[in-house]
Amino acid sequence: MSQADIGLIGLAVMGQNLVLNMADHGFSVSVFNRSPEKTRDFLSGEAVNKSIIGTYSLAEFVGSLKAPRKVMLMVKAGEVVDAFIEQLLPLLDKGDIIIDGGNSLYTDSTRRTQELAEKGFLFIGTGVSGGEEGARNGPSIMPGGNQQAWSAVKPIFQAISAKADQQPCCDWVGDGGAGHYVKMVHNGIEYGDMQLISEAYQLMREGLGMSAEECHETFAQWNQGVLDSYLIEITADILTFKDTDGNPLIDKILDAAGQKGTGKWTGISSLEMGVPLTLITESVYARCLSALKDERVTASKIYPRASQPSDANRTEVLQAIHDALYASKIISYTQGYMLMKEAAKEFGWDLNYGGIALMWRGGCIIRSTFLGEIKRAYDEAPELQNLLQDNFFEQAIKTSEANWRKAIIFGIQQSIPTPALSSALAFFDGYRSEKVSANMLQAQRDYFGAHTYERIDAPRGERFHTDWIQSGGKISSTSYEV
Ligand code: NBP
Repeated sequence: MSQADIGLIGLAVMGQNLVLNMADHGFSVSVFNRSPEKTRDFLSGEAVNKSIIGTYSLAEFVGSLKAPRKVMLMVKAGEVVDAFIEQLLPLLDKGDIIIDGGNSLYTDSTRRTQELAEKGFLFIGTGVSGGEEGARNGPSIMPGGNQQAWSAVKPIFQAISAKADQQPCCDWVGDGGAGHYVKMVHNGIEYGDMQLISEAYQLMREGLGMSAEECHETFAQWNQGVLDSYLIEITADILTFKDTDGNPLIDKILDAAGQKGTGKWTGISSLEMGVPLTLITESVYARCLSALKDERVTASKIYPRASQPSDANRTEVLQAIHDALYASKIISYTQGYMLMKEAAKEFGWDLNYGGIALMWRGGCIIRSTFLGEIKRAYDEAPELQNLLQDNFFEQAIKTSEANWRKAIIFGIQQSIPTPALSSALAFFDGYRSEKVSANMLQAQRDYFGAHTYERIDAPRGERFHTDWIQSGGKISSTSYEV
């Protein structure tokens, strides 16, 4: 008998918790997993006495769903998603909805939306953020794809999502891969926030010689102010967590970071779009550099660095680190929004920038009070060219600027790398400069490749070529544009 409101395939950590969340909100859910023992364990464990139906074949699964059927995939991104879609299609009816809630590449979601629409099926590619805890108690959900499917899915998604200011952290993002694009940028921002906090931690720990407990107290205090966020909160928790021997666990964890690829995708997209997403991209590189553990150990013996903590005034340096973190975070979100604006232009999406900030305000890993200000800025001025032009962020940057420089100088003096903090400042100094050094670049390009240049005393678009060494001709390149 067809009875379930929605079906979910993929009973790993995200899938199981989303199913429990849906059931708690009054929806009946059918479940299927490749390995049947996971389904059995789930049904005899946490799913007991809930409106959750276990199925052991895709035909049984599809047969258990109310029409129009809503099938959500929470499986490993990539080929597995395509394989499930292929197996499902012969079992579904036209008008049925397939939802991919995994971390899929946005171009795959664009392709799937189109391919399924051509066959008469509706597709939603949605970002789901918040990890295990978010999935269970209220994630941030960023759906895009075929908008015709939204009204059928909306009541379920908005019921189970996190709430911020009494509003669901879930709304329609846009066509095709828009939902997964916004989720990708979210993950990129997450990389940036995590790297910034880690740099602040190293400045405290090694630069100022603070203990883990002292760092814990500082982050806990910072979490009461403008930096109030989930990631600062868990950093404070991590720093006070003790290993079985009573020492801080953080000191036992190897300094080689992993990554699953969404930060890298964000960096690649920024290069494709020509958007200077420097902080997030540096954060990805910082993880790559951290992974070279053995090589770094060798290099540290060739180039030993002075490892004495500074005797600088701790209160002043801590305030500088705080302000540098805050200003850099503003730059990171500014760059993330610049990227989304460019993508919206490129793909014809009508993105609601304030709405995106609201979706990220609760449930997800980058949730923070700070996002409330971004929402306000875009609600007040939906056409805002750049976040740095909003009065609140202008004042925040101006108040932090001197300390931002001070913190980076402190890191340089102590030989502590601050790629995210420093690249944010370099971006800011470039962005606010009426004149940058690109006149020299253009001269060099014209010198060796006759690529031409524009002049400050001629209209934009008029191009000039100089025979710099009196040996070339008047001919200039027409094809080599960088
Ligand atoms: P995983 O990403 O670990 O995926 C596990 C699921 O994929 C299981 O149901 C597994 O079935 C199935 N699967 C795999 Br792996 N290979 C398969 C194959 N060849 N054929 C059929 N099924 C296959 O689970 P997750 O961590 O819950 O994440 C689910 C999705 O959500 C992923 O796309 C992930 O990137 C995304 N996501 C994860 C998080 C997080 O915090 N973990 C947060 C946000 C988004 P099996 O049980 O038979 O092996």
